[in-house]
Amino acid sequence: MSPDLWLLYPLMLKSRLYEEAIARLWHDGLISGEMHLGTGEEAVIAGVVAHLREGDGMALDHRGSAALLMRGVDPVLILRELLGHSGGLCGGMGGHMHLFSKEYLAASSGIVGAEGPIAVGFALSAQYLRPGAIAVAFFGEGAMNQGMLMESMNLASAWNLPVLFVCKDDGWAITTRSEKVTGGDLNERARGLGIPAAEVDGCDVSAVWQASHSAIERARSGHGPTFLYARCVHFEGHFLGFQMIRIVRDPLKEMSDIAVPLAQSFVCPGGAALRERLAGLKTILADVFSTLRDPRRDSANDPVRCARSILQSDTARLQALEDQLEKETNSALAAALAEVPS
Ligand SMILES: Cc1ncc(C[n+]2csc(CCOP(=O)(O)OP(=O)(O)O)c2C)c(N)n1
Repeated sequence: MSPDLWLLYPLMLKSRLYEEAIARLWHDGLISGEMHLGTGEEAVIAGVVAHLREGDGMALDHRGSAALLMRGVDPVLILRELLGHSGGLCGGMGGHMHLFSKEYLAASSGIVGAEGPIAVGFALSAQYLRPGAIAVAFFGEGAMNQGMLMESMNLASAWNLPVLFVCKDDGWAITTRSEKVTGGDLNERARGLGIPAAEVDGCDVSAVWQASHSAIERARSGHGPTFLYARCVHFEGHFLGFQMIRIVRDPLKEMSDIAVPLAQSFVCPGGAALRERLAGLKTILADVFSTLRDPRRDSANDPVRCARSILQSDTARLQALEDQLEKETNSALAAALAEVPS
């Protein structure tokens, strides 16, 4: 079987337009608290979710809206949930990090690594109650350093459970570079637990689709878990309004804003020794300068754009599809806002 980009691209674009609408709501102050989006990881999500069917479970991280949307959850219900509306997907009590859908057997959590036990629970129940059904866990590479995810992967291997563990590696856990806190190779770590590992380009939805097709078929036919590792970028950084992204987008402006407080903190009396201050300053400046070659500056890493460029030869079909998706997003937004008390 081969992937159909005319089915995968709409999933990704729908998610991108939807997240852009969420970002506008957040910037307008209609959504309170932090907002973690998955902008940039659409290919990883779409390439996997496209294989799911009734009875399959999904365990999601703090960037779960896109996967729910692609799975078929009502976009208006998700938006109302993010707006804190009692008519939202979880009665307005969950917010964007604790989204649940009973209908689609999907649960998200803001606890990093919690996708492991949730997916293994789904898979264990599938093994008894819904043979042939599988579970997927989506998580960032930071979660690979969380004990409960390792314990879950171990059990999935020992009990031969039908799980696909999907690691979306953007290289960062908030402001920590993952390479500074991660030992060894993550694929080898999975293999060490007896789980086969496959690595794919997280920008290439067809590659993700192909790799997850084999892994999911393997799980459905009783051959146990697989670890899928995909590198991707998060164009909005850790959350909306993330300062490092502001630096990536406009280094001169952001640097001029932080230069004075940084210089003041360096010369102010009291506090750490000069040597330590110098080391701190060097680290900050190195991180800031590294943003100049940050992969998030490069639109070649945008999975939606990559897929679109392949479909461009059929301009009329592409345009019709994009117009339709834009209309759907706008009407979901209007419906969600219509119900929000002012
Ligand atoms: C158990 C736990 N520890 C710490 C946190 C705080 N925290 C929230 S997101 C995050 C970074 C997660 O990085 P990663 O798993 O790579 O996912 P990403 O945000 O990059 O998608 C951390 C440490 C948390 N929510 N849960």
